[in-house]
Amino acid sequence: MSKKDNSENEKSGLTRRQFMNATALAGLAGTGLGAGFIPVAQAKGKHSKIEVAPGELDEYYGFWSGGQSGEVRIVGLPSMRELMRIPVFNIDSATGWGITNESKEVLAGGGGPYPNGDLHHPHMSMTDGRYDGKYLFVNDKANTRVARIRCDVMKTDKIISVPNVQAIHGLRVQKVPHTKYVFCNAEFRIPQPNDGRDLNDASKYRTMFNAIDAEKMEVAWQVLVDGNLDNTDADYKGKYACSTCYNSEDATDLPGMMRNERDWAVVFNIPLIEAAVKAGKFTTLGDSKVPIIDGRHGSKYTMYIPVPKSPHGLNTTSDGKYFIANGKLSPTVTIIEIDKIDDWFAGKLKDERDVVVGEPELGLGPLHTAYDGRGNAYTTLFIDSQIVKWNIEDAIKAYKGDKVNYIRQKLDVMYQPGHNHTTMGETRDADGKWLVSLSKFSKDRFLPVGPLHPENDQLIDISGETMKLVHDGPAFAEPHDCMLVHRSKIKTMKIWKRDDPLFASTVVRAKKHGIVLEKDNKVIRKGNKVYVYMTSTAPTYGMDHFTVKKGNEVTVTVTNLDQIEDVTHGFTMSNHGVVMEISPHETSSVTFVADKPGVHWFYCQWFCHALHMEMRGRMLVEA
Ligand code: CUK
Ligand code: CUA
Repeated sequence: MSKKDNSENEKSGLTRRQFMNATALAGLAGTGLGAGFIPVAQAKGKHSKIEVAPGELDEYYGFWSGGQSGEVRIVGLPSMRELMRIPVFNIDSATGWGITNESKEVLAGGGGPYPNGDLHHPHMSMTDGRYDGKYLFVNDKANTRVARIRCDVMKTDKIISVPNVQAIHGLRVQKVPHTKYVFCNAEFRIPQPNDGRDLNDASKYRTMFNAIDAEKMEVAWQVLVDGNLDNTDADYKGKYACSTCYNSEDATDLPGMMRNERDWAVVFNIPLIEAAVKAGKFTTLGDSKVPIIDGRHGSKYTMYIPVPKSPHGLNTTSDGKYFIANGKLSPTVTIIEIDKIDDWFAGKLKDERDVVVGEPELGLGPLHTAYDGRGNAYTTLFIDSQIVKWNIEDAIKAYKGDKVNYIRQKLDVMYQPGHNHTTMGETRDADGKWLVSLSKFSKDRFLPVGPLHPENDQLIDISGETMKLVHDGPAFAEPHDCMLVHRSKIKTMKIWKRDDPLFASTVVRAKKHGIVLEKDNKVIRKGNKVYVYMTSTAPTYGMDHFTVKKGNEVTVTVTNLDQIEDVTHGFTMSNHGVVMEISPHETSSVTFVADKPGVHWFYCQWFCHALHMEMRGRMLVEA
């Protein structure tokens, strides 16, 4: 047993896990699964080295969603050390994200400023089905946004809000030929237009599949669908994206949504949709100019494949052959052969189910599946709290009637795993070294910290014949998903380039004021507005005080002249809620109202020098 059991179960002599397994097996008796069940095994075979000694670097970057904290976290693998946080949909007290002018400009693109976000899915741009290290794309379910993170500086550079829909959830990138589009599902169904009419007429509620132009960060087109979209993934041909879709009943309440035995995996035919957009065969909604294609059941742009009800994760196998839809309420996953989708669109197949080549029973609550590049799949079982390793080709043989056992191993993990992810597993380069399982509960795994518990991210070695759990790591609210990239794919800058687009508008403003940011320390007054320009070189600012009048709107712009790696300065203005990061060769600015007469010290909040505490100055506010 891989975890501590709570005392009540210990007293009854039956752990929760034994109880769960007993009931699960009873429920599955006669399905053929019981016979093939391999009990939790001792790890066998050769395994990878987990220890990363002080001074050694990790082999992989992990990009973790911060869930409802709205940020992305960079975690080294296999050490599971948190390396950095990238604020995206949140406000960050360390870097001033959401407070500085430059970050507010990015956030304004998303229709903000919203103080919160709910980030589920970080995914890296690809070229020819391989990570290209350029961008990460992430969703905000809470405020219907999509953001892009530049991987050279690991900062968010664009945020957009997606019109006509509500709650962007599943998000993945086009893999081939390159990430031209970011595909994302809007989950909730709303009246269209959602302007106060049809409030209670559920028959008018709809949602859409969205394709975002990855370079321009604009919505390229939307596809109207039936049901509620959940997760999505793209193929390795550049032809299809596939989304899981629940609520084929089009209901607004839970019993209604549960009525049908089957929901869908919906396939979007990208060349056909692009052709329709080009030919002008679309509609628009309200003020939005985004082309909308009608892809509801029966349309020629989409294919609705019936799968057991309320499917959740959708994961393309790393060999590019299959889409796999995870059953959630069904103990199965559905294997869809992508070449057969070609046949269906060509009119060679009558029944949508003819593209299904396997539907293995895996256990209770399959949510997400990852791949090792050796023909095996790893599926999280939310209810069984296990990862099941199974063989894809054997599962296909079993569906044809062969007596083969496709289950390779079931491994106990922490309670209620959601996503799992293998190293490079969503690309052609799946290397089968590590698997991360993201559990929703940590229960008694860590020191108690009050009623709110951390989640538990577990590292599993999958390089050997059997899976082996090697690390537990607590995580704060709530990593739905992560992705694991070999470090060779990522090249970051050590200091900023002076012409970086992230502070380009500040450079333009300074120029208008006749300022040379790299040397000037000056105050420019324009009516009620005061612009303070200063440089910073450890341990001093280029200005030790400046004077304004009560009520002035003050914009402080700091340019960090230090070019030594890691000498980041800060600027914090006492009692004004003002903070910013200024890394080497960066320019940052912040605007606030000086509404309190008196002396206000500003200081560097980023430890930069032996005299860091002395790195400060005064704002004198005249009454
Ligand atoms: S979802 Cu959370 S466990 Cu938003 Cu990717 Cu599946
Ligand atoms: Cu500059 Cu601390």
